[in-house]
Amino acid sequence: MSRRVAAWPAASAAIASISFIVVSGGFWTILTPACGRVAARVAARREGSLCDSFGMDAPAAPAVRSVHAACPHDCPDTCAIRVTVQDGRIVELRGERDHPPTHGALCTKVSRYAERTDHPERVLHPLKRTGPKGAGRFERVGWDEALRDIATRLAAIAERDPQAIVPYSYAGTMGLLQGESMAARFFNRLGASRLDRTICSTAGGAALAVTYGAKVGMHVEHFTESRLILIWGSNPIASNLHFWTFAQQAKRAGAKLWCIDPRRSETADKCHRHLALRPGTDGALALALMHELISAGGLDGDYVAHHVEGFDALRERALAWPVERAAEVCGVDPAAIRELAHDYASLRPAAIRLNYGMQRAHGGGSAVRLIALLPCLVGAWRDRAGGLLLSASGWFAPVRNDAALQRPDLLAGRNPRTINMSTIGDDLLRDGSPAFGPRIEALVVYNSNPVAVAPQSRRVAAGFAREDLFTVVLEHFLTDTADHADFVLPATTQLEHLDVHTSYGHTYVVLNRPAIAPRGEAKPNTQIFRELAAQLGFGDPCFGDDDETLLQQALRGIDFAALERHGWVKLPLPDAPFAQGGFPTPSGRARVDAPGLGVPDFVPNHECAQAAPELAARYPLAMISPPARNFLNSTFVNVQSLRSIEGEPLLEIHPVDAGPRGIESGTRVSVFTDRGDYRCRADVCTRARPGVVNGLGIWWRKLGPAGTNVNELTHQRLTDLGAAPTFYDCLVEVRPVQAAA
Ligand SMILES: Nc1nc2c(c(=O)[nH]1)N[C@H]1C(S)=C(S)[C@@H](COP(=O)(O)OP(=O)(O)OC[C@H]3O[C@@H](n4cnc5c(=O)[nH]c(N)nc54)[C@H](O)[C@@H]3O)O[C@H]1N2
Ligand SMILES: Nc1nc2c(c(=O)[nH]1)N[C@H]1C(S)=C(S)[C@@H](COP(=O)(O)OP(=O)(O)OC[C@H]3O[C@@H](n4cnc5c(=O)[nH]c(N)nc54)[C@H](O)[C@@H]3O)O[C@H]1N2
Ligand code: SF4
Ligand SMILES: [Mo]
Repeated sequence: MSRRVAAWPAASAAIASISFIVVSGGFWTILTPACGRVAARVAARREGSLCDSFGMDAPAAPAVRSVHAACPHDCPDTCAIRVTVQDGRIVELRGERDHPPTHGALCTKVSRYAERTDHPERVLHPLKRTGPKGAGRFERVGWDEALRDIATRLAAIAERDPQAIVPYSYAGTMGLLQGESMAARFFNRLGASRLDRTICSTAGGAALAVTYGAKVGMHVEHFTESRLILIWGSNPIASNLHFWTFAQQAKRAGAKLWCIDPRRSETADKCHRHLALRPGTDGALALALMHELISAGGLDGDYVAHHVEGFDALRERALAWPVERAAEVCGVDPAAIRELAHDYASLRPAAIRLNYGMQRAHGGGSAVRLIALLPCLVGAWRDRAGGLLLSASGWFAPVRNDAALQRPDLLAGRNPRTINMSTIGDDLLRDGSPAFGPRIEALVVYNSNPVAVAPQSRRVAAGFAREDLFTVVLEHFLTDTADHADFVLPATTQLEHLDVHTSYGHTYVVLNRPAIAPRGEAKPNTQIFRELAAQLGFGDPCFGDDDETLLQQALRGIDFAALERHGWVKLPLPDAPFAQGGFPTPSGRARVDAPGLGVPDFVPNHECAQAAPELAARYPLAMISPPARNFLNSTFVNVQSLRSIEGEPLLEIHPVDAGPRGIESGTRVSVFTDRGDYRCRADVCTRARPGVVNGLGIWWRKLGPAGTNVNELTHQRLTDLGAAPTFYDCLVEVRPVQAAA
């Protein structure tokens, strides 16, 4: 024992995060992290010690450790996780019991994280392309060779114009370190093109910034006390599970739940009322609700007078939207809109859980602006269980120090162009021009799978297939994107690296300590960019910062000791942040308008009968493509146990649309537009409303029938605000195909 104690200081930093457990089943032990004198006591059957994992002198028996982790995925829940490790193997992942949003539960996907980490197809060594682009044929090379070749290629391009190099990344991990820290430093120093990260949330984000001044909203825990909850453009049973637990508690306590969604989702099944509006018509619905509130005396006049800026113009706009007009646009019963307006005017506390599903259409920004004004009109913000939650990410602005992590000063006065990630298909196929800048010559992709997730994937794949494009992909797997790479570099997973997380669905910072050693030759993104920086001779000392240093730089004003101890800390925020107004806008009031924008109105879809009648005649069905419950965007599609639950790519279609087309459940169908043809199997059901089909999940193209996924059909036109993609604004036609085809 004493020898191990002597070795403790060297290991203590690494171990500081480990909290210790009593493993049931009777063979382990209890420790406290603070104890400089390790109070390890082997309880029963076997002997083991923490010190095993740190190369210290210890008995040869297995060591069980418990590590604080965070779910890295692009999910509003950002669960705090407890990982149990034995002999470098993951024994268990479970939700942290004392973290209020997680409350001890993980979703099915992430409870199987070990299956993903130890997947036999994991990329464990650097790979160099040997076949044509897209074929996924590679040979193993050493890190030295890969980094040297990549640096040589990038340096040659940068010498002509560094803007010809484009970083492409999104939220494969939402960690502040493995997301954009060393990577951003690298591309800033290089002077590469900037990337506008619009693929998910910028329409809604820009709308919240206009209306409230920032991406801020209710505390998720307070939904338990709401008496009315509008679940709007969100399917939390699939995609925001921990919010759903709170909503169910409210329901059991008597709250009324409405679901506003074109699809009769799993969540809609469990709500009292479901309003199945046409995709992209939420703005019209919000205006009609305002019309009702105004004409039936449902406003909180005092709140409006003191805390809303520009109400008169909004009033005028809303009065042009009687319920019948909106009901026509939305394709719903006017009586349902009246009932919803009545509930919203009369039930307190009244909360809205808005989610990004409803802003993936042309008018997504305007729709979010209108909906975000609703709780201001009825004074719902007065209650802590009232108001709205679309994103909580803006609450973290005071504690995040992105400039320290990302070092925009390394641009040294240069002002590179910006590429919108949602138009990468077109942009890769564009020639250089004064307006566009240089033709894209190199892409460095990390934390994203654009060939599967970006709109109009036929164009995206054609761009990635360019022989003259130099592509580097940092990945865990040979995704559709990695198949097109010149070099694939093996990245660590969340269990193998250090990180720290903020959230967009709750208000806690969550720490992630590495639980196991990197598999194979995998390296953290941070380390890969550190080594590339060294190859390119970037001398700034910031390229020498290790991950522990980055962790300290990432946040300010945070109790790091508490973070290490618990694995999470809550932001100090008021309970009911806007009970007395105080929005983070210049005037402190919620804004109807902002310079250059105008009063929000309903904006019809790019692709709908109103805006494009000729197109609608040829392609009469609107298609939405919401996420699959057992995948996380395109992540997990290659995890067999989860793919087995999802089965195969499906298109939900209503019987009135299926019948005349000769389609039954199980029929193989072609879903097509002028842009492409997606093959899948039909599910004839009333989850789809008449006139709308639901293409479920972002499958890997290579695992889908005919090498296609649903983004074969989507287009690259953008939203009215935030320059975001319009995935759910898409007209299609469907026909049966022969099994052999
Ligand atoms: N299991 C799982 N969880 C996920 C994800 C996943 O892929 N799988 N993705 C994650 C990501 S990246 C995000 S951004 C978040 C949020 O992701 P969201 O895109 O908000 O996903 P959902 O919560 O499924 O909500 C989408 C819902 O909006 C509906 N919808 C589609 N069009 C419209 C419309 O025009 N109006 C209205 N009112 N509703 C519409 C869809 O039918 C669907 O039920 O979820 C995250 N969580
Ligand atoms: N049709 C349609 N398309 C959509 C959507 C839709 O609803 N319908 N949703 C859109 C939305 S909301 C989003 S957010 C985007 C999501 O698009 P992406 O952010 O590209 O998400 P994923 O498909 O999950 O791909 C993330 C990749 O990052 C990798 N990764 C994870 N962690 C790490 C790491 O630490 N290091 C490295 N190097 N790689 C890592 C994973 O292996 C995975 O392949 O898709 C969009 N596309
Ligand atoms: S994907 Fe979401 S629900 Fe599942 S563990 Fe991660 S944060 Fe929690
Ligand atoms: Mo997203």
